[in-house]
Amino acid sequence: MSALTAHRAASHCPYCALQCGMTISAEPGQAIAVEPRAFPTNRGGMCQKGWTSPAVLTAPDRLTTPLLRGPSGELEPVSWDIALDHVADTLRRLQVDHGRDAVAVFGGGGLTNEKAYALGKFARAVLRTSRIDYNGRFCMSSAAAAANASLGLDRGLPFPLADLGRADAVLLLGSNLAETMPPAVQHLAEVRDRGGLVVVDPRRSATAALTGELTPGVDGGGRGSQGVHLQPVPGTDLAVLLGLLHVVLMEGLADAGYLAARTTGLQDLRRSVVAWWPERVAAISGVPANALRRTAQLLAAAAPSHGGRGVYVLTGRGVEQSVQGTATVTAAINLALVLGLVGRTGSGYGAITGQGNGQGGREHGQKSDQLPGYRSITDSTARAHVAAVWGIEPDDLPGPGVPAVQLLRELGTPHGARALLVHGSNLLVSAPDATAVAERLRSLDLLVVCDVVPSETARIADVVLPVTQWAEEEGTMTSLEGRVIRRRQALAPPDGVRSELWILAQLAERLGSPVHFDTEPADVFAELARASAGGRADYSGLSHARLDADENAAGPGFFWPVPATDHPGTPRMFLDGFPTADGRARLIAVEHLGPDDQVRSDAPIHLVTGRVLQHYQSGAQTRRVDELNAAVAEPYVELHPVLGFRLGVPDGALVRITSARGWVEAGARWTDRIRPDTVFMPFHFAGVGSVNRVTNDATDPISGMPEFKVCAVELSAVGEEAVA
Ligand SMILES: Nc1nc2c(c(=O)[nH]1)N[C@H]1C(S)=C(S)[C@@H](COP(=O)(O)OP(=O)(O)OC[C@H]3O[C@@H](n4cnc5c(=O)[nH]c(N)nc54)[C@H](O)[C@@H]3O)O[C@H]1N2
Ligand SMILES: Nc1nc2c(c(=O)[nH]1)N[C@H]1C(S)=C(S)[C@@H](COP(=O)(O)OP(=O)(O)OC[C@H]3O[C@@H](n4cnc5c(=O)[nH]c(N)nc54)[C@H](O)[C@@H]3O)O[C@H]1N2
Ligand code: SF4
Ligand SMILES: [Mo]
Repeated sequence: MSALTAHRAASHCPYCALQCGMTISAEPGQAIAVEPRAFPTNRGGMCQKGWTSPAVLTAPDRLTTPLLRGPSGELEPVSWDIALDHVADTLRRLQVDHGRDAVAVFGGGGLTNEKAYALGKFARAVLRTSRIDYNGRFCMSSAAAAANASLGLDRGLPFPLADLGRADAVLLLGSNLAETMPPAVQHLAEVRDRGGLVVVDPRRSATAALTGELTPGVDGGGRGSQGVHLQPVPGTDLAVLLGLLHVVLMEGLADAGYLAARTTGLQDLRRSVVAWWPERVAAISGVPANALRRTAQLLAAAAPSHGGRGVYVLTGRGVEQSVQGTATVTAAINLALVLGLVGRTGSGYGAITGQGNGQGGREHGQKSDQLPGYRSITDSTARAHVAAVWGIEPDDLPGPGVPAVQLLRELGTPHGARALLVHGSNLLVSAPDATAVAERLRSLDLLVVCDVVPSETARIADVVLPVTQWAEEEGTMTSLEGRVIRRRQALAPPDGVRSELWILAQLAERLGSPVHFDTEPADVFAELARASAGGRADYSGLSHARLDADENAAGPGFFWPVPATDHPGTPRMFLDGFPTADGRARLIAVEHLGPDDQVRSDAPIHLVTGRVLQHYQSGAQTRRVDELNAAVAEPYVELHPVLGFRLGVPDGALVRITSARGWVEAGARWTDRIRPDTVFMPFHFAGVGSVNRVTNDATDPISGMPEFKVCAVELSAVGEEAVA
């Protein structure tokens, strides 16, 4: 049990991007406890994962000593010196023999800003490898690519979450907030009261159910007292959006004044949606034409140009994790622009960031093409600035690397890295086509995993390094609103565990690097702030001390950019213009093509994947919490009774799902909350029920994001012939 250093600390939940404010109590001799505190995103609420989060701190199999795979083939405890010497020696040898890109780094959106920054600096300035990417590629990359292209900047939500309460309508595309960020549902209360919640999801998810009454089945949704649920064929959201754009533009519902003053590209956009009349969209998506017209009218009536209070268009992973994710988000932004919503108080477009520090993770240099401050690694001014902060020459910085899926696919091949350092991801469970990923990881000369628990990926590593987590270290996180907040230490880490800042500094030293690495989070933040100065995500006005002292008007924390120590931060963006060359937003025409893996005679059913309330991501943390396991112990397959009858798969039966990549088995759960042509599985589990054994690793051509959400499968009761 950990020695205690503090009794109470105001901090934030270790899991998702809502970053619920919580107070941690660590009284001597008592179990560590957490309780929610008032904070603008959670308003005193917390979900079951937050309440039970202390259990991971004292997990019975918590890693507390470095492990090295010995001659017996087993992972064996070794000293820190032996582990770090082995890692440094092997990395050096591989780089000498095969070049700098022989070593790759895989980061995570759960790391603090300080750790994410240090990891990017270690890759670029010490290893000088171009091969760094992170799990945010799986999570945020399509929305980021679309926002950057259309609006000139990506900050997840470019407005405080609480602003949703001002609007008459909210369009939620592929987000199940009620399970993925339960306290956030409070912010939808007013919109529901006004009948303006529109949810687009092939399932009648807990969030879709918030819209009120709905005719079950595939009729594409119905009008409830609190909103509309559109239930499209998976992977057809882009067609739905083109249909909504068609109605808004052809029926004269657009905000002409706003379009003229603040956007470019209207003529091309108009031409591109002319042919997407609602009846054609209905044939593709299954969403009835009248539901599309009604939805477009509802949204337009709520827009400021029609005298409404405002509309927010929000996207989640349901529409982003697709080969046309960037195009789909682009269409969602187009819709927000033609309705005159973006850069106006009370309206807007935003993407709902997922991981605890999904925002900071992509702002401080873990992404293959980015340097700290959300700078481009190909921009010579940016390179010069960051190189000066790191004390190296700009030419010493590598160029852009490759996105996560490509990086993983090439591991151990002649084009790819031969060693991989993993910080904050459990790839064996969470990467697409995970069986192939496991094969690539096993082919490496060296796999090093830093983790707090023996995750599935750690168990196949050559070296495992135990690290501090969450309540055991100081740091900062950047929430889904772009709000930089403090994570505070409440207790001492277990003996034997080290911080990643220390590990990276030790490795840099052993590799003979002259580049300096601070190990105190406040010092690392100070350097990060300097490195970000003048970048898009400018944190240069912030420090741990300023964050600690803060209780400013917009609530605790500061919304970036914060370019000076007396700058109040930027809660709402784009109010005075867009950070594009001409200050206008760009309407960009896009076309609907559909998923990569289309249903066909030997794979006639759509498989969609996602989350349940009680488990987090790969489950490495939440599968170690008794209360959460008791609630959802194992994977399952949601299917409609009509499909169950047709295929001879009774409720509760074991079913096998087969795709072009492989198969997975789990128990059937009948529900009328899903389309009869579609099945759903959560991805939080390992073993034969691990759904990423069947998902598709095809990627979006612009963002590199894999198509986790939709693939084509066959379904059968185990031990029986499938009746197709
Ligand atoms: N409980 C819990 N909460 C979490 C997490 C977790 O693992 N567990 N993870 C966090 C992270 S990192 C993230 S990224 C967020 C994700 O948060 P969300 O985006 O809300 O989560 P998902 O469940 O992945 O997907 C949302 C919905 O997309 C739907 N969907 C699937 N295919 C399609 C499609 O083709 N079109 C449309 N319109 N919808 C589709 C699914 O049915 C699902 O209800 O959650 C965060 N919060
Ligand atoms: N089929 C399907 N697959 C998906 C998705 C989906 O919707 N469907 N969603 C995708 C998305 S959006 C995401 S974000 C990914 C997430 O999936 P992963 O990248 O696997 O994320 P986690 O499960 O959060 O893994 C985090 C790991 O880091 C460890 N950890 C926690 N804190 C620290 C720390 O401070 N340092 C270090 N070094 N380790 C730490 C945890 O114990 C855990 O093992 O999954 C993706 N995979
Ligand atoms: S998991 Fe997310 S919603 Fe749940 S308590 Fe933590 S931060 Fe809040
Ligand atoms: Mo995510």
